[in-house]
Amino acid sequence: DAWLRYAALPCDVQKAASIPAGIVALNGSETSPVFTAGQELHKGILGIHHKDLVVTNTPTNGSSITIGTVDAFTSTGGALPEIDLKGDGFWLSIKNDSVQIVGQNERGALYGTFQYLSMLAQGNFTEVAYESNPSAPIRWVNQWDNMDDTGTHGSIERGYAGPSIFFADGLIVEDLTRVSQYARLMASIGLNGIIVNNVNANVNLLNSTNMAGLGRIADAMRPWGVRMGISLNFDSPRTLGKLTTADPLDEGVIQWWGDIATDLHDHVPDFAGVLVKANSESQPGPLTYNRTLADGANLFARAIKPHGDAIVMFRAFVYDNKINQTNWKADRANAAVDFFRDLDGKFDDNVVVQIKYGPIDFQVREPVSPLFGHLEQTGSVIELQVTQEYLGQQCHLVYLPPLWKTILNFDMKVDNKPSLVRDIVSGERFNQKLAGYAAVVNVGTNTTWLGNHLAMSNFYAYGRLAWEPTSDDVSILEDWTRLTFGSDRAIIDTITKMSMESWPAHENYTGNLGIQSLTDITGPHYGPKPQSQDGNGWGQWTRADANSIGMDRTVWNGTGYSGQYSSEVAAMYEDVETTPDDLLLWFHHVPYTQKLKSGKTVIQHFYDAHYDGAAVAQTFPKQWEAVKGLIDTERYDEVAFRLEYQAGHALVWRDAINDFYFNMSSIKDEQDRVGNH
Ligand code: GCW
Repeated sequence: DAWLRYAALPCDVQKAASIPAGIVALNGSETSPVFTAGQELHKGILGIHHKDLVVTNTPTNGSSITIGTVDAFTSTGGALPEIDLKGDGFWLSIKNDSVQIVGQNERGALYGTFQYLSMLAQGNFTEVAYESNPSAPIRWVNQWDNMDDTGTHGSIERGYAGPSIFFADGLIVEDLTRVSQYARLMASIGLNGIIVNNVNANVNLLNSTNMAGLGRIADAMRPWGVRMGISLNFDSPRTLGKLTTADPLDEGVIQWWGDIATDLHDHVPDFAGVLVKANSESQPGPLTYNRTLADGANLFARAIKPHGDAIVMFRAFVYDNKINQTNWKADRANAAVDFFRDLDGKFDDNVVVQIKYGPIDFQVREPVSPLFGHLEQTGSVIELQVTQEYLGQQCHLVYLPPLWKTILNFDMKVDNKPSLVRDIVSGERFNQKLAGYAAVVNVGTNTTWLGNHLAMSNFYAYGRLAWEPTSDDVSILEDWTRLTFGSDRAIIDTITKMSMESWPAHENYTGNLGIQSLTDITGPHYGPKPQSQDGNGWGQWTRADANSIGMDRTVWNGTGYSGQYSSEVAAMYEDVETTPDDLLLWFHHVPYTQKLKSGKTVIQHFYDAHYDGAAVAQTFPKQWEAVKGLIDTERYDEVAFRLEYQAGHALVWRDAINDFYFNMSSIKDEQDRVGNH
């Protein structure tokens, strides 16, 4: 149940609350999110207040909670004030024994219901009357679940919580209970779409047995207002269809995808759309056939167009993973803008471009992807990662909203106008109808969903931020904590303090000053391995040698990357003096003895930061002890185990990285700790 436990409130709190006498869920059909909302409310109030309310679909004048769409509400005599609801938005009014939850659509009514339940579960009985609209229309999750071959059991790329809840043995699983529970969690935080299979897509998903299976997945999620889409493999016409080409302009290929789209629509009438990774990491794509990336995206856009409002999410993660480090100007970070800049305006209107938050790959610190500043006639979707691929893989506590908010609040200053990333991905800045959020979540069959109870705050916060990116990261965390572990102040304070310390600590003991996550980048992306960054074609280079370190991404002397930003931002990054310390080595190649704004040298900062970060992680097990006895032993012990592990692993990180740079630079630690242990 994650944060939807509906644990009973203490008796005195229950007594003080006035809960209406019944539930009226208008819009009756059993697959309707409004029907679901009625059932969920019944369940929640039973758990929280031990009250067994009757659910009907007939309006009453008596004390009740009424849930419905604007249309259903007003046509049955309900009156609303002047409100301006956008797609999926809701009106929530709580007054004495009368509660009204009115959605712009059925999904909105369900979201409003979850909002009301969240208040009840936190013992918040304030009277309110307000409207709430999502910041952006697209609020999706991406699962990287593989369609493995027969005999394997649903592996997940970069998944750290057991096998897939969707797939096993190359098929869609029979029992989809967990799938509908997942949709319930998504709905409770306002998420409205999902891509169920890995972007490194297996063509077998499109065979006839699996098409029917996809229909079943969509059926399981529909009552929760979650629409399903899939990742496509660009080469499918060749590999599955036995055509001789996958050229996006070939008539046979166009026909083939058209047939697939029809088939998909037959099984999933409210199909959400397709996610496409093409010409990335040596995979095929339109460039293979000398066509543009826009030709590739539009191929799918036209195939699905006749069947409703499905969309194409075309990933901007297009780059060559075999670049040559001996070329000082080679830079993987340049790739997205180089590939997409001239395509703005060439995509069909049902295409959006999905852009990872930084130009490389979900590192502990990256500058904002400059591509967000280049697509003015195309919707942008930001790709975040809840699954902690580079950030400790859920074995480490790293609360991510502070990182995400740093990105979302960044001002790209396009055309010298305020251009916050969050206003670009809401569609507002460039007037785009389609825009929004996608996060790689990768839940698995582990009963905790993500393998670690505390990692769930990231999933919860993702939905909350996609709905309202200006929400405060601490208050989101407090809501999550109360819903998950209860309202004791000691629990809230402990989890808040540890969580808010966790990203800075992780940055400090893994990779600071913008050097990136110094992990094993050619392997599992886990644990320290700074020597893996350089000397290969992946382009996550540090260019560290005996005297100096960092990527020169300036225009005047480096890869030119800083010139991909608007003039004001570019000028800031171009100059070593105005580049913030936390991105110094991302943008500049400097001697280890270079002074930072703090007055420390780069190398001494490295040493100190690794000690500081590890020291913070060392306090986590002790901090956690404050909640002993306040939560159940099972969850207490499971979290304690992970935190103990993190504290130890942080030391491994600290020493591995510090030793590595000490050996490389031969510069002694002023405090004489490095190399001596
Ligand atoms: O960096 C890579 C990850 C891959 C992932 C890829 C992507 C799904 O290591 O595991 O593939 O990014 O985002 O496409």
